Amino acid sequence: MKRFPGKTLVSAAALLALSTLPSFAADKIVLRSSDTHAADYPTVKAVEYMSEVLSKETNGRLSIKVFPAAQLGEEKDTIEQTQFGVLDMDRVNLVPLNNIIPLTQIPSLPFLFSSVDQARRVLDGPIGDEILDSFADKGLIGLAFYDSGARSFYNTVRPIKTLEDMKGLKIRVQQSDLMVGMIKALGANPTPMPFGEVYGALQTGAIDGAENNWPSYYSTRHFEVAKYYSLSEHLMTPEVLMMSKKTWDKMSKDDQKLIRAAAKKSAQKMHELWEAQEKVAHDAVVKGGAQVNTLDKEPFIKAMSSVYDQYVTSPQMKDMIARIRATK
Ligand code: GTR
Repeated sequence: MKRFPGKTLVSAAALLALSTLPSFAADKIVLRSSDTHAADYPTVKAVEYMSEVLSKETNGRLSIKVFPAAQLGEEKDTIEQTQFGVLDMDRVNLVPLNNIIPLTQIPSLPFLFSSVDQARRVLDGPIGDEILDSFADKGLIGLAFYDSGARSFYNTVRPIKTLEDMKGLKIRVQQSDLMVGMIKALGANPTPMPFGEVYGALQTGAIDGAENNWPSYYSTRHFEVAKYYSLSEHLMTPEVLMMSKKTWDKMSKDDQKLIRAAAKKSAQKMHELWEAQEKVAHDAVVKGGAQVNTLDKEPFIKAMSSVYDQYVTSPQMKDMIARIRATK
């Protein structure tokens, strides 16, 4: 599994596909969807599974074509393309939506969920739906959350065992103010940067480290340059699959229903794909020389609690956090 490091170029073929492929030909609808990950990453496979489901249910009338490996751009750009209706669908992490859709900040808060299972229960239930419903104001239709496990810190300098070890490290974060605040709260220096630029930045020393889950640490080959992986598990932010409201509004009510149902089915499929890939990735990075350590999370939880005061501003957000904490 490889996602080629370095800045991603939008391929000419992909651009041509965007400019010439009408998504609504006479009676066949091929929805174009973007993903930053390589073709064999679970998120890509889950959307392809959704396409199979749709295609089967409509005798080939409705399907999805996924453009993987950031062919159509990095997440911040593809989100905009989806809002404008240039892209029909997009699979991104929730964090790059933080600055646009306030409620997406909630599942992006450090140490909010007590376990991956609790996160799934919250996101697959009414709280998850409330967050997805809030996308519509911004020209997007939230369809389903996908697993993303837990994110931990990795770097080129030293194992992170205590808060002191974070001091002064330059850490890449996804493009979100909340992530910048989170790293500052730990006494480190945040550098927001697109995913595809991280490998090069680790290599040149422009950054010392980043944070991600096992499958991304592996698929990007970041483990080859940043070998200290420290199990902070500070974030359990999910992935999300969404559609352009412009595309959505052109579809019949029946097709909208089919799409929602197929998206939920793909989220179930993703559970399976994810668990298998987490194991594969863990074993591969350890074999590849990554040095993994556990740490006492308490001081990190305490230090990061200040971001709640800073970013949880509305009564709706406060209430949602209370409901999540009450979910077993
Ligand atoms: C991955 C996620 C990607 C992207 C990436 C990042 O875990 O699946 O969508 O957001 O993290 O750190 O940019």
